[in-house]
Amino acid sequence: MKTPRHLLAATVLAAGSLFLSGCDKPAESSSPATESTPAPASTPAADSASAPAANAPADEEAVADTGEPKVLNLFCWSEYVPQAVIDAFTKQTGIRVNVENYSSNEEMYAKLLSGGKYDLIQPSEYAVEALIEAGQLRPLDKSAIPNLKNIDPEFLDMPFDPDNKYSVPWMAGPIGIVVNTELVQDDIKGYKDVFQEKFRDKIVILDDAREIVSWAFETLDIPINDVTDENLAKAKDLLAQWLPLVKVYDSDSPKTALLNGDVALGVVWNGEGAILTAEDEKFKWIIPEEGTHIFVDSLAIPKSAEHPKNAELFINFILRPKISKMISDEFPYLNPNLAARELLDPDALANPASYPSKEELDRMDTFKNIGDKASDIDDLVTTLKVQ
Ligand code: SPD
Repeated sequence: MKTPRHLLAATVLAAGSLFLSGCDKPAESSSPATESTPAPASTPAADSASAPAANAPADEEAVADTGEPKVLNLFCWSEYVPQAVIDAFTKQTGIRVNVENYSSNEEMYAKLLSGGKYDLIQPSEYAVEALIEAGQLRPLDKSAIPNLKNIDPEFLDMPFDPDNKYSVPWMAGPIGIVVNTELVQDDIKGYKDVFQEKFRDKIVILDDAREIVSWAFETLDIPINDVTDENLAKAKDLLAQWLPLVKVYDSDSPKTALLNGDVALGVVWNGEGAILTAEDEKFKWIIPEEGTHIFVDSLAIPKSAEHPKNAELFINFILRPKISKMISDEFPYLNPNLAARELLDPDALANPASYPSKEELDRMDTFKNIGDKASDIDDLVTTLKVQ
């Protein structure tokens, strides 16, 4: 990742800044789970063990009873947490998991700050930074998360959360271009090749204002976190040309429009690109030559969580190598869990969308919290989308 950590760390500290436009807006109320009727688990480990069994393999370690009602309210990105992982957690702990999905950090932040009752959220790096600054996260009890040792040190102690006081990495990756080479014969190298008149109505992109503006910034050689009025005006001119060409905006499953043949190329999350290229060799993954960034999505516990111990139990559970492998098998993002990576199929590890080269990673920056400039980004993209 591009910027040395000691330099990035300085950017974390601007206290009191606002996050994203969404926090000003009325958000629909969340649907907190009731906790009166915990789901019975078929064979909850909590019944039989309150401490790890001696010599238990890492993936079969016993699970302690947290003493909390057996409910966990998980608020996470769509297509990111396999149902099989949730079922395995419930089976082992007796804890029922209520899942609510979101499609952007901005949506998550707005719902959380408007009173949503969540025990565990899945913010990206800049959202972790904003939530820490807003005092919205609860410090983790690291003694409850021994499997943190499985995480690649490169993904620990990152500038948005030094010492991982509040967050544990989930998955990571860049944004990139996917091309259906049966429909597009051009040599697509970057954003400027995607957003051409000849591809009008053949393009899918993420429905994410921060992402979209960053692609314009990269094309204009503007640092992705240098969000000034002047730079936004420059981006606006470019995006006014690009966005009318887009057929589909989809952050949940942009692969679908490509698989259906509804579009011929797109700009998508790396995990979506990895699924497409593994599914059919006609799909090609391209890191945009203008540049891209790497996101690091984490698990974190809101200050308002009602079941924080259950949340820590879940965090430790998904850090088990075999469980983490299950996540990678279904959603092939860059897995920061080194112990899990050892279990992955060589083909999965060789997928360039999931695992960029060191040279590519070295060129990637990360998003920072940009405070109330985020609302300017949101306004800009919203306006251009309806043109
Ligand atoms: N379907 C899961 C997609 C998660 C993508 N990470 C978010 C990065 C935001 N910049």
